[in-house]
Amino acid sequence: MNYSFWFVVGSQFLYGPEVLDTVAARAAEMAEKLSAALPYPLIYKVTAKTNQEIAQVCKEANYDDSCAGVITWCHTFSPSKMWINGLAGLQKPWCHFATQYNREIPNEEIDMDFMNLNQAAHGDREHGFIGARLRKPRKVIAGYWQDEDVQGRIGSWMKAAVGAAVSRSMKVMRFGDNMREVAVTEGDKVEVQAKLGWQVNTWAVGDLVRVMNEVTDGEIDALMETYKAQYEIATDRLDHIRYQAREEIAMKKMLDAEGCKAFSNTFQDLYGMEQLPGLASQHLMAQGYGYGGEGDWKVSAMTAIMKAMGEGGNGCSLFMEDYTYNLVEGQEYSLGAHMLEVCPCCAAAKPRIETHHLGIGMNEKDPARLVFEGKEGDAIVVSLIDMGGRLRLICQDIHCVKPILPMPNLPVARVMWQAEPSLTTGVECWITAGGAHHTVLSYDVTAEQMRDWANMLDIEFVHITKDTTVESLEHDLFLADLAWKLK
Ligand SMILES: [Mn+2]
Repeated sequence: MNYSFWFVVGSQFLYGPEVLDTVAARAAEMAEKLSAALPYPLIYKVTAKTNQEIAQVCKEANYDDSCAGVITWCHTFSPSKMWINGLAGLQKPWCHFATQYNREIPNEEIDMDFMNLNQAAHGDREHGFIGARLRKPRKVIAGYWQDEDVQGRIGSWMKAAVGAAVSRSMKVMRFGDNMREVAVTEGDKVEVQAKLGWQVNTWAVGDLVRVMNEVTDGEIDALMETYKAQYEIATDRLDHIRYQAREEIAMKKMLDAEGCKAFSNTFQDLYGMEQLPGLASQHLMAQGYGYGGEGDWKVSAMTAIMKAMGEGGNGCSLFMEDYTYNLVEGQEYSLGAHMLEVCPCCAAAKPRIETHHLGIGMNEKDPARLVFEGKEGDAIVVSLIDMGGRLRLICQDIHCVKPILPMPNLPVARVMWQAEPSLTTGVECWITAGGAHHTVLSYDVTAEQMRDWANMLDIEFVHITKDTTVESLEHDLFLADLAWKLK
């Protein structure tokens, strides 16, 4: 989908046709110049003067799948009762852009005509009131429209809005159920469809095995060439790699046939398969598909959504699992990995394809997987949990480092990080909030984008930062729990 955003400019008839023509011309010019600086096109739609015009453009935005959000701006004063019907029915993310055409107040030129034409400060407050009065989720961004940091903030919001659009069209293919007895990977699939738009359904592992058996040697040969080009083959068991290629091709066929952008499987249900998909899942994730291990469809969908929100539409966001701590004073780190399935988008160097024994699950043969170290950089980890009656999105700021140990006998990809505000307080906060062991780790999606995304979809958002204390978090969670029960 080629997403775009709509620019709707508020005004009224009071000022006469000349002013309205000027407003329209400037709005078109701003949309054009902003489009060149933003990650998605901003399309000027209308200088709105009536209730009917606003209601109409909001209806059109709702029905246009390519419209990922609406940005409004009040060049002049735009009485807000004419916005009520449109905004009340608007189903797309909304950003109130508080800017003005001119940067400076012109000392000599300014008179009452100038004031009537350029009164964004006046119009913004009327526009802001109706957003607050309608309790309408919206992002308010203030600043001069030609400033890079302002454009950066709009671009960041746009990516969150694209995340909301991707969420509302998300389909998840489940092979097998959740891992037996695990609580945090469970969730209400009806609730996520109602709130987030996700269609989460199951397909038989037997159907996957049937499609795997139909994969031809020619198809596998072609994918092996791709593997050889992208990865270092560090095993002589080529038949194990070919088996992963067979799995990848079959899963991709089924995902694409159903329009699914995310999938889950479980090592407890691989009936008819020789290997848990490792390399297969990793290479699918590298192509933008979401994945969650042990049947974790929530983290799978979140991975696909955050990949789509990231750089170039397939950013560096990956399925991750907290495994082990290094509790040495001054070297407090978390070690994250997974049984096999870490996306190579975060690899610091060329990944190696290795085969190793996997002791748990229904593996007849040692599964091939990509082994590598994750890159350094600031990042976030994100976990979506079902609180019963509502969803909570937990986000923590982290700093990924080059792993401080080579760990030569660890047969999987690994990422090492420092959590905010510290390892132990960070863990206390994460556990207090109920965050899962499975997360999406992202190097390019920001906490602000995840907060915007949660606001757009009307779910709870919890952010653990360098300033978070356990006391303040407990207090916030207590109040939020009461508030969300009243909503
Ligand atoms: Mn896991």
